Amino acid sequence: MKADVLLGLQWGDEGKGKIVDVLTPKYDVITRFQGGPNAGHTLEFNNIKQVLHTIPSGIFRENKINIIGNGVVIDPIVFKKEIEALKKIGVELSQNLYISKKAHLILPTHRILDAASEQQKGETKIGSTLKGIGPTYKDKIGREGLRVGDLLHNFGTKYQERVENHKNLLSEFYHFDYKQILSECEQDWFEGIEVLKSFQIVDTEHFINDLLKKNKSVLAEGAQGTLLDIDFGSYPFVTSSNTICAGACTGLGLAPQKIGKVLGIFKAYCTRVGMGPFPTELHDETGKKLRDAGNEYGSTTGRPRRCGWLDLVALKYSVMLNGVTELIMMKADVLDSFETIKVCVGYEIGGEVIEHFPFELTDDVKPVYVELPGWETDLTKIKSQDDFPEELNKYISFIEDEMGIPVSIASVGPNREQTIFLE
Ligand code: 2SA
Ligand code: MG
Repeated sequence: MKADVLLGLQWGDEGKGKIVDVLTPKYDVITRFQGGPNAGHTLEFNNIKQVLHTIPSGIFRENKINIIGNGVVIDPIVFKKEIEALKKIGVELSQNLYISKKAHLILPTHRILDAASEQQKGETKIGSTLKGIGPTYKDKIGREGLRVGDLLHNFGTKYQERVENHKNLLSEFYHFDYKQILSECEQDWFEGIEVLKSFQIVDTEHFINDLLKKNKSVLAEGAQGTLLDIDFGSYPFVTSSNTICAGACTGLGLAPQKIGKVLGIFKAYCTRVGMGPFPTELHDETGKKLRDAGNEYGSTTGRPRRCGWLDLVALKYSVMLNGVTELIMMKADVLDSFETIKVCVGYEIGGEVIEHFPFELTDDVKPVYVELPGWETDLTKIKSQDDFPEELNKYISFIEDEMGIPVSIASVGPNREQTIFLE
């Protein structure tokens, strides 16, 4: 068997959580391979809204194996909260959640360092989620990180060494007053460690490859989106992990030939949280209308998301980087009340139109749009593609033609039932 990968093609928040939840009945194993609690995967069913940050979105289905891979960074405080919230709604996890020994730990001081770094940057800040993601991956790449497996041997000394180093950095380089915040959260963190240790901490690279050998089907669930990839996103306004399909190989220990389908998920328009370029961003009433209709507020931080039209130049780049085999279009219903819908098909830079994603997206980049007729129909009650308005079919065909791959699912609302599989 091969592992299928589902990932975001834009700046995150494409609706990955919902689709993983819809697709999980088909899979035996669901796994996260990068990112950490900066992710917020929202699932809605039985009138319950649940946001997951670290735990794979497969946990709401029984008898699924969930794996947190080596590429993920884990904050024990967030992890503990998540486990508690799940317990409250009756989801017990101890038997079906496996955590990689090689996943790195977000220490309390990593979070503080994230805040200190953003504060020092001032106007040039990244707009990070302040979850400690950058500093944790920095320590990982700098070969100084602490891993989940370290919890099993002499952890106290390793922890103290690292934290001393962070404290020096905070006081001497950032001039940041960390003492109170640290004393407030350190105990919580150690309690979280105990919760983490009660789960199955294993060499997930062996585990997952063995599962594939045993013909188990695996779905790898991406977090954030391709345009936030550390290598290919709009650097430095990116996250600190490889969000693209290759990240599933390094973040799980899967060889490239073990990758099967690549499901690329995008919203029928675009959103971005945090700073950084966004060519099709709308600063006007239309942007506000998209934000209101789509309830575009960050599920981790509650921040309002920047909104704009669908950008096919960026989408094509994402399709290429990931080797997407099929597309999944989300939130089509948000466009229900638009008379016409714009789609960006090129960038104009200094009078010249380009159709490839450039090295840098500066303010000089002007989107070139085509305008398509809106459907002006309530899609949320539609149950099959047969009932799609003609304009929606045209919108989908236009995207398929431009991308050269099919759209296999269109989502028309937040619930499991509002998911239309296309012919
Ligand atoms: P970080 O915290 O170091 O990864 O931030 C770096 C940039 O990556 C962006 N980023 C995200 N963008 C969209 N959604 C994300 N997850 C949450 C969600 C966001 C939230 O799913 O709703 O609740 O605000 C996410 N995580 C990171 C971030 O905005 C920075 O631009
Ligand atoms: Mg999200």
